[in-house]
Amino acid sequence: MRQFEEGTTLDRFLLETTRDHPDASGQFITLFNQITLAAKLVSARVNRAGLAGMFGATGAMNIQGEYVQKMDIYANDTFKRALEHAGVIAMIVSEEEDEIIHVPPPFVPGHYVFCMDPLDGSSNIDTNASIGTIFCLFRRDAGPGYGEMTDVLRSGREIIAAGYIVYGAGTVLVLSTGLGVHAFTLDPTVGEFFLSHHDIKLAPAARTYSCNEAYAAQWDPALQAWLGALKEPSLGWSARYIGSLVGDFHRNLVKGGVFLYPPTQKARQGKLRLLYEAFPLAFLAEAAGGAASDGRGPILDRVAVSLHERTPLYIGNRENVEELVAALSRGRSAPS
Ligand code: P6P
Repeated sequence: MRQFEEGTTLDRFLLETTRDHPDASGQFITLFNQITLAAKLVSARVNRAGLAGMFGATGAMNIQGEYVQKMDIYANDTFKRALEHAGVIAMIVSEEEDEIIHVPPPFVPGHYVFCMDPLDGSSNIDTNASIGTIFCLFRRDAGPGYGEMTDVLRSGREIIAAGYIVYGAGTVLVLSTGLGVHAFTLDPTVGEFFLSHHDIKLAPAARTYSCNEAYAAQWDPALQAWLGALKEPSLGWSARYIGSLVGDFHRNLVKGGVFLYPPTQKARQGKLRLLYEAFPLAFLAEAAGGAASDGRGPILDRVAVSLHERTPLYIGNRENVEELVAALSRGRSAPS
């Protein structure tokens, strides 16, 4: 793993690591320049949301059946505007868009498909809790043209890069191209992202679980039993739950832990979306030595069948995810 000196900017990091990808085109660097521009704009607006009349909902409801927050629209439009003209993206999938966004003429479509949740957890913005942008990238080798649905409905194993930006006490961009997970912290005084965590690995033997236990009675009994066993005082586990996926995931990435969002009566396939929430975070979790499952198999082995499909998500330290999935499997094979 290449080493980097103190004060390495994201731009320099990308330039130097691009040399490790022999088939890399300059498009990747252009793409991340646009992502970081959008991230800085959203960060500035999030930090002033209360002053800029950006709290609250627009009154509209998205395809997810959720009330759209003003900041959702701002983040969605900001990332679309930053990406569509750069000649690197052919298509955008967004939580806030019912259909695929094709790069409009006169802009020239590029080789990448960008899937994003522009502002996950935005209902928490009025409480100043951490929220974030989540994304993953597929390469589209189908030649010129504006892309088809088959360019988007892919296996998680075809992801070439993924990341998120968490807008919290600081703004941190976390990304991986499969060669380790790295975090860059924004210094707003100079408007630059600097390498702050190189080659993050999930802390071994962590003892934190993260889930909304209000729904526990609705979960698979085998899962309830597994979670109940963790509460044995001598095991020393603790619970942490923000209710913002990016905030919960980031804490677990940095300190270790396991996050669970199982199916509920209201969300029988799970609440979280496969293409632009579970896929990106699963890519990062595996690159950091962890695991991500839908309760039956690795999330990244899934092939997306629709833009906004949902999935159960169990993600974090590999040993905990594996234990949990084994418990669910035993529960399924036990005589009813
Ligand atoms: P619940 C936010 O609305 C979100 O989509 C994720 O960020 C978060 O993990 C989850 O929902 C929280 O859901 O049902 O616990 O409020």
